[in-house]
Amino acid sequence: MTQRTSFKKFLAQHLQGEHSIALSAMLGDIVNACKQIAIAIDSGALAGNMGSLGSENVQGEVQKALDVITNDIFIECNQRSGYVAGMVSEEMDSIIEVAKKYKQNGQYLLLFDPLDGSSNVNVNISVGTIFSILKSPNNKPELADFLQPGTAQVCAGYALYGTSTMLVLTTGNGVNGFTLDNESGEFYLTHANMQLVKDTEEFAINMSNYRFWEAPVQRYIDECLQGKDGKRKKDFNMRWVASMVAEVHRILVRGGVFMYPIDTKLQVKGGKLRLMYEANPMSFIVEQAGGVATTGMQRILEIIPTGLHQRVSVMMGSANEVDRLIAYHQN
Ligand code: P6P
Repeated sequence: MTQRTSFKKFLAQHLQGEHSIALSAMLGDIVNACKQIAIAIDSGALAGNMGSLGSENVQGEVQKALDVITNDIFIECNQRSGYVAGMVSEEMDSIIEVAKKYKQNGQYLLLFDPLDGSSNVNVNISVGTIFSILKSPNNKPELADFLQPGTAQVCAGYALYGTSTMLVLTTGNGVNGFTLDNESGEFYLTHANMQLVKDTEEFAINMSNYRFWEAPVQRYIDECLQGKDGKRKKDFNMRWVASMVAEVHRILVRGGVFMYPIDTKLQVKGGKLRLMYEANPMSFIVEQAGGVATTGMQRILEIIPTGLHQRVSVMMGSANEVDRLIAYHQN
C-alpha cells in the first residue's frame, strides 16, 4: 500500500508563513470538532437527536436538536487552543466571547456554520460544517473586527458528512481534500491539489424559484434547458441537494455551477446564503481551485461586510460558465 499522508503530516509539510503555528493548532481543534459532529450525526435517529427544538435561530429558522448540539461541540472544541480570540456562528446572534484564560497565544477569528443543510439530517441526505478563519487585530474583538472582506481569510474549509466523512480546506495555496479513516480516526490526504474544471454541463439551482429570479439568471437557465438545439449547443444536467457543502464538493470534484441567486422573494433579506460563514469560505475554496465566485455583479470575496449574518446572492463554480453569468448580468 502506498504511504498515506495523514492530516497532521500534511500540515507539517505544507503550512508555511506567519500563520502556520496558529493554523496548525486551530485546524487540529477544528478536525476534532468535525470528528465529534460526524459521530453525533452518524447515530441518526438512534440518538434521538432528529427533532426540532421549537426555538428559532438568528436566521429565523427553526432549530433542530443537532443544530444546537453541533454548535456546542464546535465552540467547546475550538476555544482552548489559545489562538481563537472570538467566534461567530450561524446559530447565534452575536459574537461568541472566548474566555480570557484561553486567549493568551494569539488573535484569530473563527466563523462557522456548524451544520449546513441540517434540514436534510432527518431524511439522511449529506450535510456539512463550513468554517472561515480571519486574523483579529487584538484579542478582544468587537463586531467591526469580524467585518473583513473574504480576501482577508487566512484559511477556509468544510467537513462533508456524506457516504464518507471528508475535510476540504485551503490556506491560500491550493485546495486539498482528506478522508476520515473510521478505524484509526485519522483524516488522510485523498484529493491533493483539487482543480475545478473550466467547463461543465451541470448546474445546481432550486428551480422552484424560477418565477422570482432576475432576468440574467432566467436567461442562463433557459439556455441550459434548450440544450443542444439551443444557443449553448449542448445538453445540460441538473442537480439540487439542498445542502451547499454537498453541491460545492461535487462541483470541485467534477465541475458545475452552484447558484442561489437573489430573487424578488428574497429581495428584502438580501439573498438566501450568509456571506461570512457560507459564501466567503466557499468562494475562497472555489477560487483557490481555479473557479469563479460572484454575486453576478461583484466578486464575493471583495464584498465589504456590513453585518455578521448578512446574506448575498451566490453563483460559483466552473470559470467559463460563471463568467457567462457575469456577462449576462452586465448586459
Ligand atoms: P432551499 C441549507 O439550509 C442552505 O443554507 C444551503 O446549504 C442550501 O444550498 C440551501 O440552503 C437550500 O435552500 O431553498 O433549496 O431549501
